[in-house]
Amino acid sequence: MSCPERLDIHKSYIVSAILVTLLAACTTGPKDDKQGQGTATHTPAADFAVLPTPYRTEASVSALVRFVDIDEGGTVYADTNAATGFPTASLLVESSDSHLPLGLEADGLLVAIDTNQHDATPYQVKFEWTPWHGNGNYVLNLQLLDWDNSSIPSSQVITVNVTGIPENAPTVKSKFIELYRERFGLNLVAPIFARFNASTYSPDKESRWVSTAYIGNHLYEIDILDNGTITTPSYVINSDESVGFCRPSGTIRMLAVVVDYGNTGLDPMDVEAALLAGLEEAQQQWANTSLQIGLSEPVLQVELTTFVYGPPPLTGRYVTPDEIRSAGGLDPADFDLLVEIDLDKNNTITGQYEGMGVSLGDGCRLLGIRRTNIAFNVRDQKSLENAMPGSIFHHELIHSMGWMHWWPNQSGDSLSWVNSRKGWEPSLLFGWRDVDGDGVIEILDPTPYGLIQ
Ligand SMILES: [Ca+2]
Ligand SMILES: [Ca+2]
Ligand SMILES: [Zn+2]
Repeated sequence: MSCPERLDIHKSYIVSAILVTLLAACTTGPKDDKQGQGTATHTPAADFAVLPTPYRTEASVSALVRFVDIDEGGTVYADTNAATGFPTASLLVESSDSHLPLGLEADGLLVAIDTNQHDATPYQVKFEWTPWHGNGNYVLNLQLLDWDNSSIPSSQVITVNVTGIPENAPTVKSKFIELYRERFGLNLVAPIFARFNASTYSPDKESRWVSTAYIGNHLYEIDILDNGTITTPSYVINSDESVGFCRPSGTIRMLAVVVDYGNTGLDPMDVEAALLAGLEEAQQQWANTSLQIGLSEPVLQVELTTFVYGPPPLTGRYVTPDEIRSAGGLDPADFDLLVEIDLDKNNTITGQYEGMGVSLGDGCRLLGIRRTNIAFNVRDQKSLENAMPGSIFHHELIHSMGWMHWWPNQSGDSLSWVNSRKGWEPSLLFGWRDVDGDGVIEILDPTPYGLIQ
């Protein structure tokens, strides 16, 4: 099965001397695009409730998937994973479709996935998964995941009782609470977390639990990899202190500069129309998401200014803010992000990063832009219309707000995974959810994630 609509000419990188982990994250392999990062997780407030959604209640047309070794009301005996210290359990499952991915959701979190191709049907696979909130009941939803229709073609839902986890074993949430305290000195009651399930679609190979926290002018991230490795990077946001990111809320003022190498036959004036179309689609998506979470105005907006610069000042590097100022009278201090779009069949500059699109970080500085933050190379009409808008307003823009390829899409459940075909919107890990239960989404919450000051 081919992965749907991969932007395969598009590759992105975040490059900076400081953010070496980002460099490593974004320079892996040829699959660096936003599609198909199998993944997931929902995030729970104090206690997570499974919300019924229509796709879960519809009866399957025909049962193509089933649990093999457990029935409704059955008992699951959990063990402890030696590497992570988390509880772990295994379940044998079966699918009668050899091509579509198979996922296991546990209380709203996609906790395991199988994207391998199988020769015969039905095939059986053993899912290892983490009963992430300890002993007790879990609604398990075994699902066939259909990339093409954004639907769940078949599923079996059962409720099981998990037992055997020692009293003192950490839950995923308690482990993150402990790590925020230990590593960052932060006292969070309700951290957001999610699961990344590595798959044949994902450029990153290590499955993990991931948590993010946007607090003040910092973004904190904690990853607990299945091999036991714990990483705790942190970055500045909306700050001049060092190379950092933009907060994923409010209005981002974007300056898009078009540089024409004169070898594509394209009209640089056409770039603006394509950008506006892409922006309109993205704004609509952010508006819809915002409505769904009860906001009266969009959580995120982009204010776009487009400037056709002309031929490159010097080949081999991006245009500088000073050159833009001299050429167009625009003041770089008025913008949060500088996007350069090169019309160049040879992909001279962005090609150094081995792709068509790149996110270089360092946006949203208080003193304004000091260098290119996002770039995209347009080769032909097709890349102008199809690849560029999605790259700039989705993949690279969300990188500029801190997104890593292993942050799950939307709420991180299996439907979010399926919906990732349309573009990644890491709304959960961006804090576009109220997880501490005070009615304010975390990115706008003065006491985010139940922060105790
Ligand atoms: Ca809140
Ligand atoms: Ca709060
Ligand atoms: Zn990327």
